[in-house]
Amino acid sequence: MKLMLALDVEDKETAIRILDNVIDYIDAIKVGYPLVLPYGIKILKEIKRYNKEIICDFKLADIPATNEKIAKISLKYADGIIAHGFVGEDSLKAVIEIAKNMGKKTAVVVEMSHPGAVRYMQPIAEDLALLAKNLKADYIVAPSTRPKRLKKLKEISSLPVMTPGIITQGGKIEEIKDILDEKDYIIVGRAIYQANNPKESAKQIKDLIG
Ligand code: NUP
Repeated sequence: MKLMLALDVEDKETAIRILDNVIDYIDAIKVGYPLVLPYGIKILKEIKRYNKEIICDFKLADIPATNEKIAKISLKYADGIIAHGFVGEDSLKAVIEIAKNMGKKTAVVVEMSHPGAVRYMQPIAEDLALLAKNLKADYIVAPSTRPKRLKKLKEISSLPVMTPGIITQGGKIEEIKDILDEKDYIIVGRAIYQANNPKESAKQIKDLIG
């Protein structure tokens, strides 16, 4: 499996310093609102020079017309985008179509990793995994904090996964290792960028999954 860094830092200098340190051990970089809101989407131009896949984690959850606009702007600079599935087939389809037209990827959030997702998202997650499959999305996002759910959702969707929740949220690499393969990504943020030694932390994680 591959290692995706969740670069949820709020200033550019920190982002660059972390990337300079960990770049040899990561396969992809996930950026979200913490970094993009202060600087704008064009910050991705600076991250592009690291030559890693860049995924925008904007969790699109709007009507089709708005989802499409946000996806189009983001995918000018990124390789893939994360969209919510719960908003419905039409909203998700809008993102997947624009991504495919641009030669980019869509990852669909089906069940989130935090405790609050159990009540509202879990009951519809299997349905969303099937929707992602039927709409020919590229990935699902499913929780490493619940390995049994991760396994089930991966099976239902027949898609590769991007799975967050490792270490800081309680997910354990040894518990999900057998579920995942070389097409899947584990997403790790704080356990790397907040570590005393981000480089060493990224290396250790890479060794564990490698
Ligand atoms: O279900 C999800 N859980 C989750 O943590 C879907 C996500 N996209 N994320 C994101 O993954 C979250 O916003 C953060 O960017 C990353 C996990 O970070 P950390 O818990 O490893 O610091």
